[in-house]
Amino acid sequence: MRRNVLLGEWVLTEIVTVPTAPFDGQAPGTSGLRKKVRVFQQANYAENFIQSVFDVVKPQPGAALVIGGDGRFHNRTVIQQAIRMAAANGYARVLVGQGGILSTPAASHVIRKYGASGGLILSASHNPGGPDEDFGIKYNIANGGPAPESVTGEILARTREIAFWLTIEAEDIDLDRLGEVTVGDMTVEVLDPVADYADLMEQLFDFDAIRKAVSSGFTMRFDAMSAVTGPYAMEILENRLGFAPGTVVNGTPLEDFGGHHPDPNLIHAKELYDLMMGPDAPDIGAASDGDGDRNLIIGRGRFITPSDSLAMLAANIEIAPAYRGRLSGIARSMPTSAAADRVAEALGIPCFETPTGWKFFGNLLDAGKVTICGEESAGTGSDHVREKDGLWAVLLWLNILAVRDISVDQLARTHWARFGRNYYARHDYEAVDSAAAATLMDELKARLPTLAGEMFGSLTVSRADSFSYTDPVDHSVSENQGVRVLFEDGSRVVFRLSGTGTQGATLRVYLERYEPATGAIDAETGVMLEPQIAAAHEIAGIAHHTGRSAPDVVT
Ligand code: G16
Repeated sequence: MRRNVLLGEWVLTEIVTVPTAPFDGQAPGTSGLRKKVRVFQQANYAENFIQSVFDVVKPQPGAALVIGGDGRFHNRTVIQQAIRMAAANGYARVLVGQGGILSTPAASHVIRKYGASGGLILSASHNPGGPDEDFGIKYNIANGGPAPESVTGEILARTREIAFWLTIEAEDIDLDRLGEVTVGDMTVEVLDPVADYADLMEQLFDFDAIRKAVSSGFTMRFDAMSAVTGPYAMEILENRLGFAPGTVVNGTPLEDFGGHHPDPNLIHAKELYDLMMGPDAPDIGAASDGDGDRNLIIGRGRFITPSDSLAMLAANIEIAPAYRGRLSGIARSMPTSAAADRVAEALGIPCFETPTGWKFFGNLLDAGKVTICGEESAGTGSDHVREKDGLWAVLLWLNILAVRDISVDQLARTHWARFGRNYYARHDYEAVDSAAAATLMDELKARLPTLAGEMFGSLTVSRADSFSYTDPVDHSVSENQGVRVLFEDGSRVVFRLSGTGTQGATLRVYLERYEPATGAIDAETGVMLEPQIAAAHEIAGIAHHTGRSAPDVVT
């Protein structure tokens, strides 16, 4: 037990040591520890994980910690506990978003702007919220990005041997009141979660051009999905850019996201999709997810896949003031389509292929090797923060459309007419029995050495492997990052198990086929990918292992 002296008043702040025992399965997944709320509500569960983080990162004297979350059920409870634990573990300062709110990209920005040593982001992203749904905790490092595998590995090891956690006796703070309070020896600042982020967006993009387009009749709908982006979108789109009141729908963050999945895809944002395909569609429809890092872009009558969005944004990014003349490179995750590679090639800049997970972009961004990154999982972002950023992507689209005076559909067609089109889809088989999913992947990996040369329908396998990545900056190696099967015609299928689910396993099957600019660039994606879909079923025995003949979600 340690005793601290509260400066000036000579009051002793007692550090309380709480005995505990390890929990199984506290491995951070693709993006932090995600479990059912009920799991997190067990005594010591969240505390063990947070203490393990603090034990690994060892806050130095004067260190500041950012804390915020997406407002889901259990957010406030964990925040209050994390504040007391931060005080006991030697942090000098905590910055916490008002109401416990900070979108993931805003948290990344706050960490960078205020020179914090890191941050705890409380979110299970696009997963549903509420007492019977999901919760999550992620640690981000001083660059604002998710902790790399070297750090998450140490955290996991620590969770397996933890014997006690540290806290202090202190009341909950008023999370809703802006300003500074003291907790033990530590200062806690409750800050406006939106202002810093909105100011940053205003520095990056040509708000005048967008405002001009809006006043000339450009319209949009932004669906915040009752999740964290509501207040950000209201401030930026309606207040600062002048979009009509009502442009932002579902704009109030709810603890259970109104009972919906805050996942901006064609299934969970179906209302938006239907609007955009109908006669009353505005010029652009967009949505973001639970914690504000994912994005969905739909033009009037035209859905843009995240992979295409990355390519189209990269090709036009220099229109935005902050990016003029400084596109150094592009990075995409391996399962993301190669549409961005074609842009990089045309522009004479490098394109990096990383494993799934934003953390793999951190080193490339820090080293200045890339300016824009993106993933098929609806994430796009740049070197302005170290997380993917839903509203950023929407604003870049708006900036480009406003300056080029072009519709989403026209922009897409012009892009494909220049670069050709990568037809792309992801098929998800959700809540599959974990053992069955593991067997599927094991059998698939066992077949890899002999797959080349085999024919599946009209497709012949040219190469098959398990993706492994060597980070070009720190040379760390990450193996087993998904199975790739490449066909002789240049098309491919990729198999991976999700690292973000909380129920059983989710099998993701990624399908891609390239059509040159001279080919059929305006065909139905499902039809174009039929041979790859059939091959994927045959190669992996999907129906045999999962008992499903069709995916639950197609994006
Ligand atoms: C997280 C990561 C993303 C990654 C995604 C993949 O997203 O931040 O970088 O692409 O997981 O998810 P899965 O492993 O399920 O395919 P998020 O938005 O859930 O934090």
